[in-house]
Amino acid sequence: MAKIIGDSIKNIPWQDKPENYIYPVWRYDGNPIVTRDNLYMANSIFNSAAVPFGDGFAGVFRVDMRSRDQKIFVGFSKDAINWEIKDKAIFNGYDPRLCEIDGKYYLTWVNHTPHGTTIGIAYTEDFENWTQLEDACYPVARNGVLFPRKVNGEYMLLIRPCDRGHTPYGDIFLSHSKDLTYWGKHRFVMGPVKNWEMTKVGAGPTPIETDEGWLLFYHGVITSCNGFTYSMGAAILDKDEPWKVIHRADSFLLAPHEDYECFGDVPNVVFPCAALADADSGKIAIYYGAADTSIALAFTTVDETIKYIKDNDMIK
Ligand code: BMA
Repeated sequence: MAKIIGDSIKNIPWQDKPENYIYPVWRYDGNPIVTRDNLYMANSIFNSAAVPFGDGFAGVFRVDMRSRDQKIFVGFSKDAINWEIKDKAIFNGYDPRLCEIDGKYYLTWVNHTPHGTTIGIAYTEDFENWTQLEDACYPVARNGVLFPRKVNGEYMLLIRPCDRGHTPYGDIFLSHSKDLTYWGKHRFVMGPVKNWEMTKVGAGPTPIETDEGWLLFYHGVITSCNGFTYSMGAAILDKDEPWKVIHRADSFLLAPHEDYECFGDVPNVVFPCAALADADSGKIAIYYGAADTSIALAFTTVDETIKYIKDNDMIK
C-alpha cells in the first residue's frame, strides 16, 4: 500500500469508482462543477486550483472575461464542489496553482509582462490580502508549480520554459530557492517522449508527497491533423532529488473523451491544476480545466495511480 505523506482532509469530495470501470482515474458524475454561470461577465472559468481552508476550501480561478481579459478570482466552498466566486479579480494572468507551505498559501500563475509570460508568485493567509513577490524567472515561461515543503532546506519550483529553439515546445524544469526570490540550480526534469504527449508537457497540481516519492500529475499534448489534444499523465519524482523521474506512465490517465472536455472554446483539453489528497484514506480529488471552458473533477487513489504508473512504466 502506497501512503500519502501529509494532512488528512476529512471532507475531501468523493465518489466511489463506478462498477466495472477499469481505469485508475474516474470522473465526478456531476461534471462540470464550475461554469461561466458562476460569475457575472465571465466568458469561461477553467484551469483553477483549490486547497483546504478553515472548515471548508478556498480556490483561485482562471476567468477569461467577456472582454477576453484573463483574470484570477478567489472563491470559497464548503464541500469543494459548489463554489462561490468573489466578484473582484486579484491578479491578471492565467492558470493559477495553489500550494500551502508552513501556513501560508502561495499562488503561482502565468503573469503577463510586456515581454511575454512568466511565473508570478504571491502569498496570502486569509485569501483577502495578498503579497506579491518577484516573478520567478524572466519570460517566456508557464506552468509554475511549487512543492509543498522545502526539500533539503530549499523551496522547489517546477517551471515550463517555453523555448528550446523550435516550436512547439515545452519541457519541465525545476529551480531551487532559499527565499522564494532568488531562483537557481535549474535542473531538467522531463520532456515530451511518447505519442500522447509528443508535443509538450507541463506540471499540473502541487506534487503530492508519498512514501514512494513525489506524485506528479501533469499535462501532455499531442498534435494531430486537428490541432492539440491535452491529456493528463503521471510520474513519480525522487523524494530528495525531485528532478529525477523514477517512474513515469507511458500512457495517459485521463484524456478528453466526454462532451464537456471535447467541446468548448478550445476543444479536446483536460488540464489538471490542483489535487486534494487525504493522507488517511489515500483518496485524491483532481481539478482540471475542460476544453478551456469549465472546471471538472475526477477521483483516484494513491494506490491505483501508483500501480498504473508502475504497470505502464516508461522508465526501465
Ligand atoms: C495552454 C494554456 C492553457 C490552455 C491550453 C489549451 O497553452 O494556455 O491555459 O488550457 O493551452 O488551450
